[in-house]
Amino acid sequence: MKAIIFFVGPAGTGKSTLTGSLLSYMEDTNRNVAVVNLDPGADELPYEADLDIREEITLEKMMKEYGLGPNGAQIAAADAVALHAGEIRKTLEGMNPDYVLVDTPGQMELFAFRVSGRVIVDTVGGKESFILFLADPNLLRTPLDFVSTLFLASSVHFRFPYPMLMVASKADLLDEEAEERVLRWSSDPEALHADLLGERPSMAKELGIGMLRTLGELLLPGQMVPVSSVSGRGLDRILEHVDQVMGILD
Ligand SMILES: Nc1nc2c(ncn2[C@@H]2O[C@H](COP(=O)(O)OP(=O)(O)O)[C@@H](O)[C@H]2O)c(=O)[nH]1
Ligand SMILES: [Mg+2]
Repeated sequence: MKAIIFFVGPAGTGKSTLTGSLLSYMEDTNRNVAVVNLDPGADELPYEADLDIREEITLEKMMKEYGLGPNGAQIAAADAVALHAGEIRKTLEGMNPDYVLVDTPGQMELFAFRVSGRVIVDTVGGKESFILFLADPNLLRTPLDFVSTLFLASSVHFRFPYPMLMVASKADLLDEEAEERVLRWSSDPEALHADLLGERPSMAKELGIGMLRTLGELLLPGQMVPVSSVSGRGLDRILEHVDQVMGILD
């Protein structure tokens, strides 16, 4: 296995959809790829998983077995996934694909901000782990929102200290001007800083300036890649990036 790509991002940013569209793209370009669903709460998935955690863990089972409500079941189920991490890794090693796509729980905090998430990435992905961070397009439109997205991405990076790429998800929803700003801000911290200074005075602005200073070179520069599962745009660039960073040569 050469790259194990974890799709991470806030609820509804398109993780499952992108897992499916990247899978189709990789199959069409003859890559050896396997796909894993680690979301026990997924209802329907837009791809056929080679390994699906729902065969072991479901929210209904958690609710019944432990007398939990829907929220408690989500948390317990997300943690229970970690108990299967070693087994998942072994099964993947048996299949030995070049790439593995790993779809993660809808609610990002159940994965990125719990101890179990870290155990899962370390065990299932190990040193082949790669984090694909999906940014919500609606939180990329203003300098303040953009900084908050960078902050979120950097806290995910802090939780999962592996190579990471930020993508602007659902880029088909961004008009040309908004996309141009995303590209500029993500590749030029000075430009983002200047636009932030132009915002009207507020506590958020002061915090944003401080955050940007703190983030420094942590994530920037490094252009965010606009991606759309609707148009298929950017899928090639994700793979180019993964291949380059993970040292995969064909
Ligand atoms: N316009 C647009 N909608 C998308 C795209 N990707 C996903 N969606 C929609 O966003 C919603 C949430 O997607 P989903 O993959 O379930 O998000 P997840 O919770 O992160 O797994 C669904 O209604 C998708 O159809 C995209 O590239 N463009
Ligand atoms: Mg999902």
